[in-house]
Amino acid sequence: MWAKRPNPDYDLVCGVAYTGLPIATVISTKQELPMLIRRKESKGYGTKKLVEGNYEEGQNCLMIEDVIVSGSSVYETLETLKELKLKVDDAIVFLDREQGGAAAMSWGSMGVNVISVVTMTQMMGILLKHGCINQATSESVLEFVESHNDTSIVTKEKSSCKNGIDVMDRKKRSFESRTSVTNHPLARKLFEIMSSKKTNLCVAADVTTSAELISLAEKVGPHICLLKTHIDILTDFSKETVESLKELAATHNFMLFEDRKFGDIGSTVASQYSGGAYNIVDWAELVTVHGLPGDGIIKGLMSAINGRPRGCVLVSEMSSSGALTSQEYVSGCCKIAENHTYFVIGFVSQSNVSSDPRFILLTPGVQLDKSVDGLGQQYVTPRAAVLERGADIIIVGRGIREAEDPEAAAIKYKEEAFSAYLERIEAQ
Ligand code: 5IU
Repeated sequence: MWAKRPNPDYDLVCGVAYTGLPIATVISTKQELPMLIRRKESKGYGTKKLVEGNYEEGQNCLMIEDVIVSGSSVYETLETLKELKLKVDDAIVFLDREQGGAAAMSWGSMGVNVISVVTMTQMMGILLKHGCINQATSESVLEFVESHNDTSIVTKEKSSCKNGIDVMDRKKRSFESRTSVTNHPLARKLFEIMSSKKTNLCVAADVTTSAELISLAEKVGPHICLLKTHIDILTDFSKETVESLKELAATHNFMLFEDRKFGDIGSTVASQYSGGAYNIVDWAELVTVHGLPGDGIIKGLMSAINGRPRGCVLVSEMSSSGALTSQEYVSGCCKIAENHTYFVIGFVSQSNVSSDPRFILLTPGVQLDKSVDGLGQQYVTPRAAVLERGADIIIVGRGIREAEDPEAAAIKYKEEAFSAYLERIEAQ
């Protein structure tokens, strides 16, 4: 394991409790490197410290673990070490079970390079070669691993939550307080934007030219948390369009959200996401995804991310009349989200599909003076979306775009939706 380290020098090693500890101990004594021990729970007596050992801020620490599955033990250790202001870039594990943990740890806010001595696939190959297992066993193990992708890391707050649902209920909590419940860097960023700009408005920019898109983004930019695009509606898409959008997003502090509604098998969506005419992964921090194909779609999209912090919103319900999203379908989407919190940050929904405060609910079909559009769209008011349907964010298109003064309309929708949100959290 030591031979596999990516850097020649570390100041410290830290074993991940408990089974990483004996391995870290051997490395520590053999290499004469100081070692830290992170307890699972802080002692209720004595120093009450969570971490034992001598260290100084800024020292470079290598984490050691025997097996990685979801990555949650490595994540907990990482959180603690980072709080102590140690530099942690690498973790060495003996076996990577290839259930998503190692891949998930390597991007976003984690940014940890997980190096394994062997993967489960390699391990099966070795055991097979030496006649220790037969082909059928190898196949069933790999099939199990493949179908049990588990990256639902439990954050500190969630694991220490003692009062159950009361503490957890999404609708009762402020955006600010939910920042600490999620471990997704973009969910955190979105919560921060919503709290600081006091807006839970997303504008749907379904326009046909780049000039209209940029002009709309300029007008509504100061009042939104997200700009939702349908980039394939543009008749004159170019790299410059994207560059201008990115600039506006940085200036006005909003995020770009492509409503692509990916819906194919993993390998196809990976190509649709990265590459093609729009190279969506390059500029859209968030995208919409259908749960229909099952969680292979998430794996496919994640395979195209390449280290960038990216996330998605699952379409669990639609606003259009006669939508086929049954209760069973909604529960299936929730399961996918819970198993992939590294990528899924929430849902497009029409009802309170989840009380989990990590997930952000976005509701389209919002307009103040219309109830239908003649083509299936059904509208509710911003207040009803937030207070009755449980929306965190309202998505408004024509209500703002087609108003005489889109900026004034954006302000109006923003104020209605945000005051409904304040009412919701204060009423609890
Ligand atoms: N949109 C919906 N309903 C849905 C989903 C997405 O309206 O269930 I999922 C999109 C379509 C359009 C925007 O881009 O949200 C709503 O625009 P209007 O406010 O103009 O209806």
